[in-house]
Amino acid sequence: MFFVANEDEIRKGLTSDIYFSRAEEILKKKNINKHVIAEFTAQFLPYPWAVFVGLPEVIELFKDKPVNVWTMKEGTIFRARDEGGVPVPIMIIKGVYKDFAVYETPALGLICESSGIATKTAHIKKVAFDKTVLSFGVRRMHPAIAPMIDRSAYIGGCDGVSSVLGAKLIGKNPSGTIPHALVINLGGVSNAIIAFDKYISTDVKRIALVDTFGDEKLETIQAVEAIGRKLYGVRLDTPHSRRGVFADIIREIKWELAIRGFKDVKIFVSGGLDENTIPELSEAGADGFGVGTSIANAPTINFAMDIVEMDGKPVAKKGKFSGRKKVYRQIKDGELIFKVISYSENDFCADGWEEMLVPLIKNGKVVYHKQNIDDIREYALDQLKEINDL
Ligand code: PCP
Repeated sequence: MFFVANEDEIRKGLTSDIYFSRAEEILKKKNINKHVIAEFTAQFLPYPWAVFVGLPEVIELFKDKPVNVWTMKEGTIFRARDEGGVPVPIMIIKGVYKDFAVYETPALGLICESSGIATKTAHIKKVAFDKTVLSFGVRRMHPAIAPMIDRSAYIGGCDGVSSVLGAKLIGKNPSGTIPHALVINLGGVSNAIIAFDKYISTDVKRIALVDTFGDEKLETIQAVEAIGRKLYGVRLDTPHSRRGVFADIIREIKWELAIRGFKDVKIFVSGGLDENTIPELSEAGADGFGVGTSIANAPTINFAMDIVEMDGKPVAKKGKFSGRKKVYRQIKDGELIFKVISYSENDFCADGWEEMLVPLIKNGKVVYHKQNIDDIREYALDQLKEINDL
Protein backbone atom coordinates (compact mmCIF):
# COMPACT_ATOMS: atom_id res chain seq x y z
CA MET A 1 0.00 0.00 0.00
CA PHE A 2 1.07 3.62 -0.41
CA PHE A 3 1.02 5.82 2.65
CA VAL A 4 -1.54 8.29 1.27
CA ALA A 5 -5.07 9.38 2.22
CA ASN A 6 -7.86 8.86 -0.30
CA GLU A 7 -10.27 11.62 -1.33
CA ASP A 8 -13.04 10.38 0.97
CA GLU A 9 -10.70 10.33 3.99
CA ILE A 10 -9.57 13.89 3.20
CA ARG A 11 -13.18 15.09 2.83
CA LYS A 12 -14.05 13.50 6.20
CA GLY A 13 -11.18 15.33 7.91
CA LEU A 14 -9.37 12.10 8.74
CA THR A 15 -5.99 13.62 7.87
CA SER A 16 -6.58 16.32 10.46
CA ASP A 17 -4.73 17.00 13.69
CA ILE A 18 -6.43 15.02 16.46
CA TYR A 19 -6.97 18.06 18.65
CA PHE A 20 -9.50 19.42 16.17
CA SER A 21 -11.51 16.19 16.39
CA ARG A 22 -11.37 16.36 20.18
CA ALA A 23 -12.45 20.02 20.11
CA GLU A 24 -15.35 19.06 17.85
CA GLU A 25 -16.34 16.23 20.24
CA ILE A 26 -16.32 18.53 23.27
CA LEU A 27 -18.33 21.24 21.50
CA LYS A 28 -20.88 18.69 20.31
CA LYS A 29 -21.25 17.12 23.76
CA LYS A 30 -21.61 20.53 25.38
CA ASN A 31 -23.89 21.63 22.51
CA ILE A 32 -21.78 24.76 21.88
CA ASN A 33 -22.80 26.29 18.57
CA LYS A 34 -20.77 29.45 18.16
CA HIS A 35 -21.22 31.24 14.87
CA VAL A 36 -17.75 32.32 13.84
CA ILE A 37 -15.84 33.94 11.06
CA ALA A 38 -12.30 32.65 10.56
CA GLU A 39 -9.74 34.08 8.19
CA PHE A 40 -6.77 32.55 6.40
CA THR A 41 -3.62 34.68 6.41
CA ALA A 42 0.06 34.02 5.70
CA GLN A 43 2.32 34.67 8.65
CA PHE A 44 5.39 35.34 6.52
CA LEU A 45 6.23 34.92 2.86
CA PRO A 46 9.46 33.55 1.40
CA TYR A 47 9.36 36.53 -0.98
CA PRO A 48 7.74 40.01 -0.90
CA TRP A 49 4.71 38.51 -2.69
CA ALA A 50 3.22 35.09 -3.38
CA VAL A 51 0.75 33.41 -5.75
CA PHE A 52 -2.44 31.96 -4.28
CA VAL A 53 -3.27 28.48 -5.65
CA GLY A 54 -5.41 25.61 -4.39
CA LEU A 55 -9.05 26.68 -4.77
CA PRO A 56 -10.45 23.71 -6.76
CA GLU A 57 -9.41 21.37 -3.94
CA VAL A 58 -10.75 23.74 -1.27
CA ILE A 59 -14.07 23.56 -3.12
CA GLU A 60 -13.89 19.75 -3.05
CA LEU A 61 -13.35 19.93 0.71
CA PHE A 62 -16.09 22.41 1.65
CA LYS A 63 -18.81 21.85 -0.95
CA ASP A 64 -22.07 20.47 0.54
CA LYS A 65 -20.91 21.47 4.03
CA PRO A 66 -22.86 24.10 6.09
CA VAL A 67 -20.35 26.91 5.54
CA ASN A 68 -19.91 30.14 3.60
CA VAL A 69 -16.50 30.84 2.10
CA TRP A 70 -15.08 33.95 0.41
CA THR A 71 -11.72 33.90 -1.30
CA MET A 72 -9.20 35.57 -3.55
CA LYS A 73 -9.26 34.18 -7.09
CA GLU A 74 -6.97 31.30 -8.03
CA GLY A 75 -3.69 32.72 -9.30
CA THR A 76 -3.89 36.01 -7.37
CA ILE A 77 -0.60 37.62 -6.40
CA PHE A 78 -0.81 38.80 -2.80
CA ARG A 79 1.25 40.14 0.08
CA ALA A 80 1.22 38.90 3.69
CA ARG A 81 0.38 42.38 5.01
CA ASP A 82 -1.11 45.59 3.68
CA GLU A 83 0.56 49.01 3.62
CA GLY A 84 -0.37 49.52 7.26
CA GLY A 85 1.03 46.14 8.34
CA VAL A 86 -2.39 44.53 8.70
CA PRO A 87 -2.38 40.81 7.73
CA VAL A 88 -4.13 40.23 4.37
CA PRO A 89 -6.86 37.57 4.52
CA ILE A 90 -6.78 35.47 1.34
CA MET A 91 -9.86 33.48 2.35
CA ILE A 92 -12.53 33.64 5.04
CA ILE A 93 -14.99 31.03 6.26
CA LYS A 94 -18.25 31.61 8.14
CA GLY A 95 -20.33 29.04 9.99
CA VAL A 96 -20.84 27.20 13.27
CA TYR A 97 -17.26 26.43 14.33
CA LYS A 98 -17.87 22.81 15.33
CA ASP A 99 -19.25 22.15 11.83
CA PHE A 100 -15.88 22.88 10.17
CA ALA A 101 -13.31 22.56 12.98
CA VAL A 102 -11.80 19.33 11.66
CA TYR A 103 -11.30 20.72 8.16
CA GLU A 104 -8.74 23.35 9.19
CA THR A 105 -5.84 20.96 8.60
CA PRO A 106 -6.74 19.87 5.04
CA ALA A 107 -7.97 23.36 4.10
CA LEU A 108 -4.55 24.76 4.98
CA GLY A 109 -2.67 21.86 3.44
CA LEU A 110 -4.54 22.30 0.17
CA ILE A 111 -3.38 25.92 -0.22
CA CYS A 112 -0.01 26.08 1.56
CA GLU A 113 1.98 23.70 -0.66
CA SER A 114 0.39 24.54 -4.01
CA SER A 115 0.77 28.28 -3.37
CA GLY A 116 4.41 27.72 -2.42
CA ILE A 117 5.09 25.86 -5.67
CA ALA A 118 3.32 28.48 -7.79
CA THR A 119 5.15 31.27 -5.94
CA LYS A 120 8.59 29.79 -6.53
CA THR A 121 7.76 29.09 -10.15
CA ALA A 122 6.56 32.67 -10.66
CA HIS A 123 9.86 34.01 -9.32
CA ILE A 124 11.72 31.69 -11.69
CA LYS A 125 9.54 32.61 -14.65
CA LYS A 126 10.00 36.31 -13.87
CA VAL A 127 13.79 36.02 -14.40
CA ALA A 128 13.47 33.60 -17.34
CA PHE A 129 11.21 36.08 -19.16
CA ASP A 130 9.89 34.49 -22.37
CA LYS A 131 12.28 31.54 -22.25
CA THR A 132 10.88 28.08 -21.63
CA VAL A 133 10.61 26.85 -18.05
CA LEU A 134 9.62 23.22 -17.58
CA SER A 135 8.48 21.60 -14.34
CA PHE A 136 10.83 18.62 -13.95
CA GLY A 137 10.58 18.02 -10.22
CA VAL A 138 7.82 15.48 -9.57
CA ARG A 139 10.46 12.84 -8.82
CA ARG A 140 11.50 14.84 -5.76
CA MET A 141 8.16 14.50 -3.93
CA HIS A 142 5.59 11.85 -3.07
CA PRO A 143 4.03 10.56 -6.33
CA ALA A 144 0.50 11.03 -4.95
CA ILE A 145 0.85 14.80 -5.36
CA ALA A 146 2.54 14.83 -8.77
CA PRO A 147 -0.57 16.28 -10.49
CA MET A 148 -0.84 19.05 -7.88
CA ILE A 149 2.87 19.89 -8.24
CA ASP A 150 2.70 20.19 -12.01
CA ARG A 151 -0.63 22.08 -11.99
CA SER A 152 0.71 24.59 -9.45
CA ALA A 153 3.94 25.00 -11.43
CA TYR A 154 1.96 25.58 -14.60
CA ILE A 155 -0.16 28.29 -12.97
CA GLY A 156 3.02 29.86 -11.59
CA GLY A 157 4.33 30.20 -15.14
CA CYS A 158 5.89 26.91 -16.25
CA ASP A 159 5.46 26.42 -20.00
CA GLY A 160 5.29 22.65 -19.67
CA VAL A 161 5.27 19.85 -17.15
CA SER A 162 7.00 16.47 -17.18
CA SER A 163 4.55 14.10 -15.47
CA VAL A 164 1.94 12.18 -17.47
CA LEU A 165 -0.84 12.83 -14.94
CA GLY A 166 0.20 16.43 -14.35
CA ALA A 167 0.02 17.14 -18.07
CA LYS A 168 -3.36 15.37 -18.30
CA LEU A 169 -4.72 17.53 -15.45
CA ILE A 170 -3.78 20.73 -17.31
CA GLY A 171 -4.84 19.36 -20.68
CA LYS A 172 -1.40 19.46 -22.27
CA ASN A 173 1.13 16.95 -23.63
CA PRO A 174 3.87 16.14 -21.12
CA SER A 175 7.31 17.69 -21.75
CA GLY A 176 10.55 15.76 -21.53
CA THR A 177 13.80 14.94 -23.24
CA ILE A 178 15.95 11.82 -22.73
CA PRO A 179 17.11 10.24 -19.44
CA HIS A 180 20.77 9.34 -18.96
CA ALA A 181 19.65 5.72 -18.50
CA LEU A 182 18.56 5.53 -22.14
CA VAL A 183 21.90 6.91 -23.37
CA ILE A 184 23.70 4.34 -21.20
CA ASN A 185 21.48 1.48 -22.39
CA LEU A 186 22.11 2.36 -26.04
CA GLY A 187 25.81 3.05 -25.67
CA GLY A 188 25.93 6.74 -26.41
CA VAL A 189 24.08 9.88 -27.45
CA SER A 190 24.09 9.13 -31.19
CA ASN A 191 22.36 5.78 -30.78
CA ALA A 192 19.98 7.28 -28.25
CA ILE A 193 18.82 10.19 -30.40
CA ILE A 194 18.60 7.98 -33.50
CA ALA A 195 16.43 5.49 -31.62
CA PHE A 196 14.36 8.32 -30.14
CA ASP A 197 13.81 9.69 -33.63
CA LYS A 198 12.92 6.24 -34.97
CA TYR A 199 10.45 5.16 -32.28
CA ILE A 200 8.94 8.28 -30.74
CA SER A 201 6.04 10.09 -32.38
CA THR A 202 7.14 12.90 -34.70
CA ASP A 203 5.14 15.49 -32.76
CA VAL A 204 7.62 15.10 -29.88
CA LYS A 205 10.59 17.47 -30.13
CA ARG A 206 13.97 15.80 -30.62
CA ILE A 207 16.10 17.06 -27.75
CA ALA A 208 19.35 15.16 -27.20
CA LEU A 209 20.86 14.83 -23.73
CA VAL A 210 24.52 15.68 -24.26
CA ASP A 211 26.25 15.26 -20.91
CA THR A 212 26.30 11.51 -20.25
CA PHE A 213 29.84 10.32 -21.07
CA GLY A 214 31.72 12.81 -23.21
CA ASP A 215 32.25 16.51 -23.31
CA GLU A 216 29.01 18.41 -23.92
CA LYS A 217 30.46 19.99 -27.09
CA LEU A 218 31.48 16.61 -28.46
CA GLU A 219 28.12 15.01 -27.69
CA THR A 220 26.27 17.96 -29.20
CA ILE A 221 28.17 17.54 -32.46
CA GLN A 222 27.48 13.77 -32.35
CA ALA A 223 23.75 14.48 -31.93
CA VAL A 224 23.74 16.91 -34.87
CA GLU A 225 25.64 14.43 -37.03
CA ALA A 226 23.21 11.68 -36.00
CA ILE A 227 19.88 13.28 -36.98
CA GLY A 228 20.79 16.61 -38.59
CA ARG A 229 17.94 19.08 -39.10
CA LYS A 230 15.56 16.89 -37.10
CA LEU A 231 17.43 17.87 -33.96
CA TYR A 232 15.33 20.48 -32.12
CA GLY A 233 17.61 20.97 -29.17
CA VAL A 234 20.16 19.65 -26.75
CA ARG A 235 19.90 19.38 -22.96
CA LEU A 236 22.81 19.91 -20.58
CA ASP A 237 22.25 18.32 -17.18
CA THR A 238 25.95 18.58 -16.47
CA PRO A 239 26.95 17.17 -13.06
CA HIS A 240 28.24 19.77 -10.64
CA SER A 241 31.63 18.00 -10.55
CA ARG A 242 32.11 18.94 -14.21
CA ARG A 243 30.31 22.26 -14.45
CA GLY A 244 33.13 24.73 -14.14
CA VAL A 245 31.70 27.88 -15.65
CA PHE A 246 28.43 26.39 -16.89
CA ALA A 247 27.56 29.61 -18.75
CA ASP A 248 30.75 29.32 -20.81
CA ILE A 249 29.88 25.76 -21.80
CA ILE A 250 26.55 27.07 -23.09
CA ARG A 251 28.28 29.86 -25.02
CA GLU A 252 30.73 27.39 -26.53
CA ILE A 253 28.01 24.97 -27.65
CA LYS A 254 25.95 27.84 -29.09
CA TRP A 255 29.02 28.87 -31.10
CA GLU A 256 29.84 25.34 -32.31
CA LEU A 257 26.25 24.82 -33.42
CA ALA A 258 26.14 28.15 -35.25
CA ILE A 259 29.41 27.67 -37.20
CA ARG A 260 28.06 24.30 -38.36
CA GLY A 261 24.85 25.88 -39.61
CA PHE A 262 22.68 24.78 -36.68
CA LYS A 263 22.18 28.10 -34.92
CA ASP A 264 18.47 27.31 -34.45
CA VAL A 265 19.13 24.21 -32.34
CA LYS A 266 17.90 25.12 -28.84
CA ILE A 267 19.96 24.73 -25.70
CA PHE A 268 18.14 23.50 -22.60
CA VAL A 269 19.75 23.20 -19.20
CA SER A 270 18.72 21.42 -16.01
CA GLY A 271 20.10 20.47 -12.62
CA GLY A 272 20.07 22.65 -9.53
CA LEU A 273 18.34 25.61 -11.22
CA ASP A 274 16.40 28.39 -9.53
CA GLU A 275 15.80 32.13 -9.88
CA ASN A 276 19.38 32.84 -8.74
CA THR A 277 21.18 30.62 -11.25
CA ILE A 278 18.96 31.05 -14.32
CA PRO A 279 19.76 34.70 -15.25
CA GLU A 280 23.45 34.02 -16.00
CA LEU A 281 22.63 30.88 -18.00
CA SER A 282 19.90 32.71 -19.88
CA GLU A 283 22.27 35.56 -20.72
CA ALA A 284 24.79 32.96 -21.96
CA GLY A 285 22.24 31.72 -24.48
CA ALA A 286 20.21 28.98 -22.85
CA ASP A 287 16.77 28.78 -24.45
CA GLY A 288 15.00 26.79 -21.78
CA PHE A 289 15.27 25.42 -18.26
CA GLY A 290 14.19 22.13 -16.68
CA VAL A 291 13.62 22.95 -13.04
CA GLY A 292 13.08 20.19 -10.52
CA THR A 293 13.82 20.45 -6.83
CA SER A 294 13.50 24.20 -6.41
CA ILE A 295 9.93 24.11 -7.75
CA ALA A 296 8.69 20.77 -6.41
CA ASN A 297 10.25 21.35 -2.99
CA ALA A 298 9.43 25.05 -2.86
CA PRO A 299 9.01 26.66 0.56
CA THR A 300 5.40 26.21 1.67
CA ILE A 301 3.35 29.36 2.33
CA ASN A 302 2.55 29.09 6.04
CA PHE A 303 -1.09 30.12 5.98
CA ALA A 304 -2.99 29.91 9.27
CA MET A 305 -6.72 29.89 9.96
CA ASP A 306 -7.87 32.02 12.90
CA ILE A 307 -11.22 32.91 14.38
CA VAL A 308 -11.66 36.71 14.17
CA GLU A 309 -15.37 37.07 15.02
CA MET A 310 -17.73 35.04 17.19
CA ASP A 311 -21.48 35.57 17.48
CA GLY A 312 -21.06 38.88 15.67
CA LYS A 313 -18.38 40.26 18.00
CA PRO A 314 -14.69 40.75 17.10
CA VAL A 315 -12.37 38.28 18.88
CA ALA A 316 -8.93 36.92 18.00
CA LYS A 317 -5.96 35.35 19.70
CA LYS A 318 -2.82 37.39 20.37
CA GLY A 319 -1.01 38.31 17.19
CA LYS A 320 -4.16 38.27 15.05
CA PHE A 321 -6.37 41.21 14.09
CA SER A 322 -9.99 40.61 15.15
CA GLY A 323 -13.11 41.35 13.16
CA ARG A 324 -14.24 40.53 9.65
CA LYS A 325 -12.40 42.48 6.99
CA LYS A 326 -12.53 43.69 3.40
CA VAL A 327 -9.43 43.44 1.23
CA TYR A 328 -8.57 45.85 -1.56
CA ARG A 329 -5.65 45.82 -3.98
CA GLN A 330 -4.19 48.05 -6.61
CA ILE A 331 -1.17 47.64 -8.86
CA LYS A 332 0.08 51.17 -9.57
CA ASP A 333 3.30 51.92 -11.49
CA GLY A 334 4.46 48.39 -10.75
CA GLU A 335 3.69 48.68 -7.06
CA LEU A 336 1.52 45.92 -5.55
CA ILE A 337 -0.49 47.63 -2.81
CA PHE A 338 -3.04 46.10 -0.43
CA LYS A 339 -5.48 47.85 1.89
CA VAL A 340 -7.31 45.86 4.59
CA ILE A 341 -10.24 47.55 6.31
CA SER A 342 -12.80 46.49 8.87
CA TYR A 343 -15.89 45.04 7.23
CA SER A 344 -18.02 47.66 8.99
CA GLU A 345 -15.86 50.63 7.86
CA ASN A 346 -17.81 52.86 5.49
CA ASP A 347 -15.51 55.80 4.85
CA PHE A 348 -12.91 54.06 2.68
CA CYS A 349 -13.02 55.32 -0.91
CA ALA A 350 -12.62 52.19 -3.04
CA ASP A 351 -12.19 54.10 -6.32
CA GLY A 352 -9.24 52.66 -8.19
CA TRP A 353 -9.07 49.67 -5.88
CA GLU A 354 -10.09 46.08 -6.62
CA GLU A 355 -12.04 44.26 -3.91
CA MET A 356 -10.26 40.92 -3.63
CA LEU A 357 -12.52 38.54 -1.69
CA VAL A 358 -15.24 36.95 -3.81
CA PRO A 359 -17.88 34.34 -2.82
CA LEU A 360 -16.69 30.75 -3.19
CA ILE A 361 -19.33 28.74 -1.31
CA LYS A 362 -22.74 29.92 -0.09
CA ASN A 363 -24.47 27.63 2.41
CA GLY A 364 -22.52 24.68 1.06
CA LYS A 365 -23.24 25.44 -2.58
CA VAL A 366 -20.40 26.36 -4.94
CA VAL A 367 -21.07 29.86 -6.31
CA TYR A 368 -17.54 30.51 -7.66
CA HIS A 369 -17.11 30.68 -11.42
CA LYS A 370 -14.47 28.03 -12.12
CA GLN A 371 -11.87 29.29 -14.58
CA ASN A 372 -9.99 27.09 -17.01
CA ILE A 373 -6.34 26.43 -16.25
CA ASP A 374 -4.98 28.59 -19.07
CA ASP A 375 -7.05 31.59 -17.98
CA ILE A 376 -5.74 31.15 -14.42
CA ARG A 377 -2.14 30.94 -15.69
CA GLU A 378 -2.67 33.98 -17.92
CA TYR A 379 -4.11 35.91 -14.95
CA ALA A 380 -1.06 35.03 -12.85
CA LEU A 381 1.39 35.98 -15.64
CA ASP A 382 -0.43 39.24 -16.38
CA GLN A 383 -0.04 40.29 -12.75
CA LEU A 384 3.59 39.17 -12.86
CA LYS A 385 4.24 41.50 -15.78
CA GLU A 386 2.59 44.39 -13.94
CA ILE A 387 4.59 44.21 -10.72
CA ASN A 388 8.16 45.41 -10.35
CA ASP A 389 9.56 43.69 -7.32
CA LEU A 390 10.99 40.22 -7.43
C1 PCP B 1 17.49 15.10 -13.09
C2 PCP B 1 16.61 15.27 -14.28
C3 PCP B 1 16.00 16.62 -14.10
C4 PCP B 1 16.98 17.37 -13.28
C5 PCP B 1 17.84 16.43 -12.59
C6 PCP B 1 16.29 18.24 -12.26
O1 PCP B 1 18.65 14.55 -13.45
O2 PCP B 1 17.38 15.29 -15.46
O3 PCP B 1 15.87 17.32 -15.30
O4 PCP B 1 17.29 18.65 -11.36
P1 PCP B 1 16.93 19.48 -10.05
O5 PCP B 1 15.99 18.63 -9.25
O6 PCP B 1 18.25 19.70 -9.39
O7 PCP B 1 16.30 20.76 -10.53
P2 PCP B 1 18.96 13.02 -13.25
O8 PCP B 1 17.90 12.36 -12.48
O9 PCP B 1 20.35 12.92 -12.72
O10 PCP B 1 19.00 12.62 -14.74
P3 PCP B 1 17.99 11.90 -15.67
O11 PCP B 1 17.56 13.01 -16.56
O12 PCP B 1 18.84 10.88 -16.32
O13 PCP B 1 16.89 11.31 -14.89
